[in-house]
Amino acid sequence: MADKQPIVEHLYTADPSAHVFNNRLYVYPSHDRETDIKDNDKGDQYDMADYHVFSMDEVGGPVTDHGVVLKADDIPWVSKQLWAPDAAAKNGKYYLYFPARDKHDIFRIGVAVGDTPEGPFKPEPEPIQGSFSIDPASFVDDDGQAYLYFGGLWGGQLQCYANTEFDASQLGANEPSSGPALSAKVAKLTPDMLSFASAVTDVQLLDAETAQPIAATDHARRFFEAAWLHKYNGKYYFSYSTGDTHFLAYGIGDSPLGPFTYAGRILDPVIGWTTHHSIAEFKGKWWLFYHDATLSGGRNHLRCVKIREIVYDDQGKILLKDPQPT
Ligand code: FUB
Repeated sequence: MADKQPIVEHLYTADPSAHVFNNRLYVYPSHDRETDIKDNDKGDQYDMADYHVFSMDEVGGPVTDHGVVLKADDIPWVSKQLWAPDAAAKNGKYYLYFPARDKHDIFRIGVAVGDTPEGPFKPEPEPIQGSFSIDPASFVDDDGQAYLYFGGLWGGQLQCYANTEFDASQLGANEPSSGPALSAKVAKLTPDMLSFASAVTDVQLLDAETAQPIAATDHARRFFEAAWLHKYNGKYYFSYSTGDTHFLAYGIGDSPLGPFTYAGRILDPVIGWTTHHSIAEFKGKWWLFYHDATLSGGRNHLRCVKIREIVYDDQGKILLKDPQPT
């Protein structure tokens, strides 16, 4: 089985968040760029400075690059590193959620507002109050309530929030080596989509047999980064990257707030250290949007977005339609 082609090759793209707006498929990725910064666990080499939006009428059809829709220089609170974004639609407006380091080098999550899915997006002057870490993913449920999921370990700084107070001593650290794994976070969004409407809570991920939280040492299954939430057949699917073991994995639950019971892997490791994805239904089929580093010959911070079809078995488990090349 031949590997998939990148959706675009004129830019390096990563961390694709896909949504269908007005019957068109939109992809909101990170925009990777060349840098001399050496790879480190803080992720300094992922030094992105702006976002592009892409759209298409058909998977596999021509892709439109809508150009730069937001840049770091235009966001008052940002110092650097525009990492994995996501978008949402509500109230006839479009919202781009993005993580970046603030002027104190701490990751926060911002929001920018646009009149169309292809932007441009005007940033709010401050990050979302109460936000922290990276990789925001929005989900608007059928009742109109919107949620924001977020968090990422190591360079994503989630380990600094293991207790309720921010712990700066953990900035260069990795994660706990015993006890339950650190969880992704979730908060409800206010009706105007600009603030948290609830306390930030843990996204609990449970083992199917014991109903206990996945352990911190269980690196093949524990949450690392790249949260995504989608709904299929009345169930909520929370999917994520396992980071240093390089899987895309997921759990299934009955509420957008969890808990989610671990259900398996979606994708095996790709070329490149990071793996990050989204899942969306478009024209009656379900699609996995992901990245690898094939376009740059394997350079971890220069990635390319690809798309694969997924299907569900009769238990609601996710399967790749075509086998993943090894
Ligand atoms: O693109 C920068 C970071 O790499 C993302 O925020 C992570 O999810 C990983 O893909």
